[in-house]
Amino acid sequence: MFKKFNNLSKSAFAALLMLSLYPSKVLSDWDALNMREGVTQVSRDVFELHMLIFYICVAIGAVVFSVMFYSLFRYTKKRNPNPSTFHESTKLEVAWTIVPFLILIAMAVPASKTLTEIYDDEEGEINIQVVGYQWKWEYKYLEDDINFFSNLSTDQDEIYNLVPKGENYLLEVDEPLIIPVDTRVRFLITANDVIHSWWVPDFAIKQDAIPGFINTAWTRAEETGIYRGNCTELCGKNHGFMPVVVKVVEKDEYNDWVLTKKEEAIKLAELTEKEWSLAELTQRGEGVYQKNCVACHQMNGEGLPPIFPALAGSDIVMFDKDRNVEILMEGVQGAAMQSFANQLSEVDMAAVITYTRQAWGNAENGDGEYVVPSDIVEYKKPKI
Ligand code: HEC
Ligand SMILES: [Cu+2]
Repeated sequence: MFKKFNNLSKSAFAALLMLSLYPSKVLSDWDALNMREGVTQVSRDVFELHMLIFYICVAIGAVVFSVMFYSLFRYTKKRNPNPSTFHESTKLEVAWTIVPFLILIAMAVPASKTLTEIYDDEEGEINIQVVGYQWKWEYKYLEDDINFFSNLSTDQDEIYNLVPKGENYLLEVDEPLIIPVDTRVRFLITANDVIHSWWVPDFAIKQDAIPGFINTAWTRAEETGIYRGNCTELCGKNHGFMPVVVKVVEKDEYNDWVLTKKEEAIKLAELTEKEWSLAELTQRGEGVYQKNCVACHQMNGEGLPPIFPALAGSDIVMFDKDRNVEILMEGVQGAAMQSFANQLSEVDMAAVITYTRQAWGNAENGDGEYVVPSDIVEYKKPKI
């Protein structure tokens, strides 16, 4: 009996040993376990504050548990058959009130200092409005009049496990936010539909984006590079599919980028004037559709009824061009179908409507009418 037990305990010991070895391999990568230090003064201050409080907790834990285990060991019935029976000790009570109080003050001082630093909302050298949408981010550079949307760019096939997942799976966008290094940038964060939250761990920024409110955050990135984050407020079906990507570049590069963006705007205006063929529009529209519509209406146009209607075979998309344009321009009140009037250029708007009216047999089964950019320009003109 005894021998059997001994063997059992040996194998249990071996199993425990193996278990304890396994995590040690994981634990050797300490950095991956801890909070990241980030690339700004604020993020480092946050990190240091976190470490300071962590070590205070460790020290308190060590003291409390040593006293506890010592007492458990020292004052067993065997070692201490006659327990002392004192009640109340003023000295002790004063000590255990004052000591934690002092510890709390010691923690509150650096914590308040860091908080004031984080919430300093003085104007930046560059001011960017960040707007959360279901499910993408819009960035408006207030001084330079640049504005664009940043959409998830992960291939749908990766999402549906048809191909292996890439390195930055769900953390990549078609157009990142670009900011210059060593420059104070202030973010004015809000939302268009529901509450989102803009989070860039390397800048220690995590700020709620609330419709009708503007919250601020700021940063001064000290290293160029690409920094990735997420929306961190449950905001609906594609909450996990609206990453934040910030690219910090040298100042010269930033200025060049601003110029390019401005030129692009001029080129786009020219594109609106151009005579578009049906094939050109449809092809462009497919790209616009993939970026802006598949989340709800799906790649095959079947939607996810009953909430997200199918566009394939829709009466509006097949027979009612005017209503079709109106829905895209105005959105549908009270439904997830938002207005795309400010999100898509006239060209992209016409292209995506044309694409949906051509794809999935809609042209063959419907009236085959399509929309050109000048129709959208016309629609936007004030009506008398
Ligand atoms: C966030 C989800 C979402 C996105 C993104 C979205 N839609 Fe919709 N769409 C809806 C919902 C919901 C409706 C139904 C609205 C209603 O209640 O009538 C709808 C309705 C429509 C309709 C009317 C269809 C019908 O038969 O009633 C059209 C056309 C349409 N969407 C086109 C588009 C296009 C084109 C895009 C991309 C530019 C797009 N939608 C992006 C959610 C979305
Ligand atoms: Cu969100």
